[in-house]
Amino acid sequence: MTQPTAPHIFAADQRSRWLSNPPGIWSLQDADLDAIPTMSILTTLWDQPRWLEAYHLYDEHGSELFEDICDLPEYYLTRTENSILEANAKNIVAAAPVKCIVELGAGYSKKTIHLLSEQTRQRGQSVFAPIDVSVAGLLASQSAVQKDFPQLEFHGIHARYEDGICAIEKSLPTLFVFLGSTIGNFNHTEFPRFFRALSAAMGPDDYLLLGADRIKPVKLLEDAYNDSRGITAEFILNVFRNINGLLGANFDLKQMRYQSWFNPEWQQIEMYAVATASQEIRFPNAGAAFEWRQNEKILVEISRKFDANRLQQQLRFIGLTPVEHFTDANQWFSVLLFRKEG
Ligand code: AVI
Repeated sequence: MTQPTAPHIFAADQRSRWLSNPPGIWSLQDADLDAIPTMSILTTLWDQPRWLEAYHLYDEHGSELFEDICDLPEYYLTRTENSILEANAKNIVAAAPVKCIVELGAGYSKKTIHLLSEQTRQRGQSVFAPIDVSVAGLLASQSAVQKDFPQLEFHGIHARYEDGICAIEKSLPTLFVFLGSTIGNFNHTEFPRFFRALSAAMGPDDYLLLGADRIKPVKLLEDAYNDSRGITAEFILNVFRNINGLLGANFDLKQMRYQSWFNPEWQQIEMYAVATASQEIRFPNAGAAFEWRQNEKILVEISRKFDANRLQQQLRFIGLTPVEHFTDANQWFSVLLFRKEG
């Protein structure tokens, strides 16, 4: 069977690099997505303090646990953002006149459904292209979208965000959608690097819709990341099961506990694994080991909380002009629309 040519959503000089397999899901020919996790895990675990990049949390079990978190009574983020999108999809789509929606980190595209349904109502035939490192997530999104929105042309992009956004054709008016306050999981180095890359990849008729969790009373924040059923703890510690599988390491989940708190100076929730006994952690595949001492913490994830006005000002410096600010009655969460400066 001959390979279909990559569609017009990809920049002309990029098209030959993308292969469709399975149908409708595009992967970079030369990307070695497997080599990167090993390098990332080893370098950050040897850092001081030891830490991990958040994307390692999302193996198959981690992704399921995250779906469970989204339904927890304490985890207000998902339902609050969903209610904002549901109430404002019409205005959002009207304010961003595009023919293509690119979603970063699609997952199951549940909240994006509100935007897609308005997009097809207001503009008819359009393109929807989620970017995700999980083929399973892209396939789930593909089947949901194709069933409910036959007017949408679906192109799942199996790639890291940086690779995916750089491949999109700049002259095609596009709305980039980045929901769930995933920007909160970027640290202070990753955050500006990501937005500079995104802004540089955007064309003059492009928009960005960004979901950001806001600063609020500490008790509400801390409860959202320390739920009574212990699902968040399971989600965070599951990363070590994933690392054991990827690198042949010997992390023992029975010799660690979960701890989290809000750091007021950095305005972020910090989620740690704490060793309950000293242990030697071995990485036989890499010929490396370290001593994880009793009570030593590994920072598994941060979740930054934002001041919406300050965030708008910050992104203005990167060439993204604020267009509209949508929020909920409690002002717990913000959905911000930006336009790329021409
Ligand atoms: C995906 N991300 C925005 C979640 C958050 O709220 O920072 C991840 C999460 N970690 C623990 N609970 C939820």
